[in-house]
Parts: sequence; C-alpha cells; structure tokens
Amino acid sequence: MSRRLRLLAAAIGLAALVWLTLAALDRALALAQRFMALPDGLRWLIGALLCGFVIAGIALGAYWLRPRKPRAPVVAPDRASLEERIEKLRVADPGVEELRNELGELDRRRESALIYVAVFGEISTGKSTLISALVPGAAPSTDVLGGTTRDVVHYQGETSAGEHWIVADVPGSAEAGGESRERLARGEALRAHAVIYVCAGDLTRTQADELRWLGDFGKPLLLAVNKADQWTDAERGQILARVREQAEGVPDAVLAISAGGEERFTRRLPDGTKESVARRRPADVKPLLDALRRLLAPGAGALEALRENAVLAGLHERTGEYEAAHRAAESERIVSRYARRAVIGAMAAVAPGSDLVIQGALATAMVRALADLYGVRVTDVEIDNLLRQVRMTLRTGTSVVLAVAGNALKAFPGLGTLGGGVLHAFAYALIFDSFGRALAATLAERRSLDQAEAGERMRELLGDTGGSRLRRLAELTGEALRDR
Ligand SMILES: Nc1nc2c(ncn2[C@@H]2O[C@H](COP(=O)(O)OP(=O)(O)OP(=O)(O)O)[C@@H](O)[C@H]2O)c(=O)[nH]1
Ligand SMILES: [Mg+2]
Repeated sequence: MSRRLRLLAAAIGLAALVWLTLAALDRALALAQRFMALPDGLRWLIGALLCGFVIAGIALGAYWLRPRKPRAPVVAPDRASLEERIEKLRVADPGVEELRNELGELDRRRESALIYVAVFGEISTGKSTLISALVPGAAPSTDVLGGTTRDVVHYQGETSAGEHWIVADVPGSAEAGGESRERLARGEALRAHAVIYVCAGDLTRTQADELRWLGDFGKPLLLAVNKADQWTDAERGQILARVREQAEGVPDAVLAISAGGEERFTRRLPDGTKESVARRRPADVKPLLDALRRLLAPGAGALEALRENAVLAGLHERTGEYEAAHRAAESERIVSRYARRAVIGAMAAVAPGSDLVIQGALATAMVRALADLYGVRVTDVEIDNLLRQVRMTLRTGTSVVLAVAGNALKAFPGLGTLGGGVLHAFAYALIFDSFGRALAATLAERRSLDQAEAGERMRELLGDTGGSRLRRLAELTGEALRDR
C-alpha cells in the first residue's frame, strides 16, 4: 500500500473513532438525563444495581489476576524407609538391584562434590548442540533427525570462566516408541543439581507438563528457547513473551538462545556439478551461561538437599512400580493356589448336578491372603458380607458358569477323561479365579474391600470366555485332578 493510501486509511480510522466516542458520549448523557428524571426510589435502586455490577466486575478481575500459589514441591519419603522397602523386594526380585544402584549413585555424586547439570527436552530441540556450546571440546553427535542421542552421556570440561560442571546429554523425550529412553532421560534429570529444559519455540501442552514435572522438584531450572537465530528481533520478543506465559513461572528464567550447530546444503558450482557444504552456525548461549552461573553459585553442597529429594522421589515411584508388579505376580499365585484347592474340594464334596456353593472356608482364607498382600485390614463381618454377595452372584450366574464349563470340556477333551464331576471342578476353578482376580484388582485400585466394585468385576470375569484364560484354567483343573 502506498504511503498516501495508508495516511488516508489512518485518517478515516481516526475519524471513525472520534465519531464513535462522541456518539457514546451523547448516549451516556441522554441516559444520565433520563436517569435524573426518574423518581428518587427508582434512582437509588438502579444506582445500587450499577454499583453491585461494578463491585462484582472488580472482584472477578482481582480473582483472575490474583498471584497464583506456587505448587508445593514434591516431598520424597525418607531414605531409611525406602531402603527397607527395596530390601524387602530384593528377596523376591533380584531385578531391584537397579534401585540400590541408584542409591549408590546418589552417594557417589554427593561425595564427588561436583555439580551436575542435565540438558533435557524433546527430541531435535538442540540439546546435544547446546552441550557442544556449553562444554568446550564436547562433540556429541547431532542430527536433524529426532532420536539421535540414545543414551545418557556426561561431558566434563572447564567453561570459559573456569567452572567444572558435568553436563549430561540425554535422549530426547516424545520420540515415538522411545519410552525406555525417555525414562533414562527423566532419571538423569532427577539426578542433576540443575536442569536446562530446551525447547525450540512455543511450548506444547506435553512440554508444559514436562516442565511442570521438573519444576515440582524445586531444583534450579532454566528454560532455554533454542534456535533463536531463525527469528527476527520482533518475533524473538513475541515468542519469548508467549513462552514465558506458557511456562507459568515454573522455571527460574526463560532465555532465548542459539546453540549453533551445523547446517548442510547443496551448492551448484559454475561447471554444473553439485557440492555438499557444511556450515557452522554461530552459537549465542551467554544469557544461559550467566543464568546458570547465578543459580549454581551456592555450590554442590548447598544444592545437594534438593537433588537428593528429587532422586528419592524418583526412587519412591520406581519402588512403587516394582511393589505393584510383585503384588500382581503374588496375587496370581494366591488365586491359582486357591482355585486348585477349590477343584480338589469340589471333587471330594460336590455331587454332580448339585448347585454351585462357594466353599466358605477356602474363600475366607483367599480373601485374607489377598487383603494381607495388599496391606488392607479386613474384619470378619466384611468378609462375611462379601461372601454373601458372591453367593448371590453365583446363584444368578450358575447357568452361565456351567455353560462356560461345559464348553471348556468340549474344547479341551482331555478334561473329560478325568471322570465324573469334572464339570463342577472346572466351574469352581472358574469361580475362584474370577473371584480372586476381581478382589485383587479391587484391592490394588481402591485399597479397600469395596464389595460393589469386586462384585461387578467378578460378574464380568465369570462371563469372560477368552481362550487363553479358559485354557489356563483347564490346565489348572487337569493338574489338580491328576495330582489329587
Ligand atoms: N537453526 C538452528 N538449528 C539448531 C540450533 N541448535 C540445534 N540446531 C539443529 O537442530 C537439529 C537437532 O539438533 P540436536 O542437537 O541433534 O538435537 P537434540 O535435542 O540433541 O536431538 P535428540 O538427540 O534427537 O533428542 C540439528 O540439525 C541442529 O543443527 C540452533 O541454535 N539454530
Ligand atoms: Mg541429542
């Protein structure tokens, strides 16, 4: 648009604005006049209503603009209780050695008195490139393709100001199929004294979540918005402002940087041939280095408590996962054991053709064993109530159970050769398996003997005719009967 046209457009815009303002003023005066002409009582009423609106508007605005409460930092359980839990698990699962190694690494780093910094973020944001800019001599591989860094690698070198930080390059998060590498990266982020979270533009929701997760540990955290060389000065200001807003005050600082890196392109030579050229982009990480220096100034000793808290919080979570897996395996064993006993009991006591009546003593013992495993205290009354409900479920579900058992006998002809009463024996395997699994799942999830939940799950399992489950129960029934 020419300068003249732009001036004309601006003049028209200004005239329209003046006209609108005058019109609004005129309307306001007319309203005021009408207001003044109203009877006294009505004037007071309208005045009070208007005041109410204004006060409500101010209150709403103040509510929106109120300073947000900082999130409470994650508090890890104490080390002694964690060690105890790990020790208990070790008896059953030698795999938990990795948890003990984590504690060993925690101590090793404390004793070294060195400062660890982790560079963390999504794939291809320029983490490895940033390491080369931060640590002279470090040359981790970088590539436009995401998922270049596959492992945690530490780089130690003297910065221009003489600091001896150890900087960890970690695999990028959010890589399709890269869950195990993301775990490695997260573990290292917890082990570091400070974390640089790298992004390359606006934060996605996943990145904002990841940043909040890091922020919850309360350790020094910087958000580096990389690849700033790709923006104009105006864009840089806008992007930084947006990212600051998206970061919601979680990091200690949000900084625009250019880690540099290498760009490759193909050049056509005068003789028509093509040549591949690699060119280094200049790095500009000074604001980041300055902020890092400021945050790390207290030294490794002063930052150790937060680091230890983060490592123990991570260990608490991993230990919890091992415990859940251990309980799940143990509950399978318990349920199988009782299903086997129920099969044997059925052959001994149940006359073919009679109703299915759950064996009370066995069922009570199974409930106790499972509740014990999940650390849930149960009273005799609770168990009685639960069993009463199970019996009712069975009364209405007998035909379903017997039909499933009948089909299983046809599907696994070997069972039929084990004599009369096998139908009932299999039915009891199915009942105990369904009841046990339903109860174990409820205990794991609710940490209580939730009758309604357990009953619902049991009904679903009784009707579940999934092939592999029936095969397993057929094998269990066969083995129990042969071992009798
Ligand atoms: N324009 C520009 N590109 C950059 C910058 N920093 C890194 N890059 C490029 O971004 C791409 C990815 O860089 P990497 O350092 O491998 O990224 P990464 O985060 O380590 O990636 P993963 O190891 O896959 O997680 C490379 O092509 C780099 O050259 C920068 O400051 N500006
Ligand atoms: Mg990398």
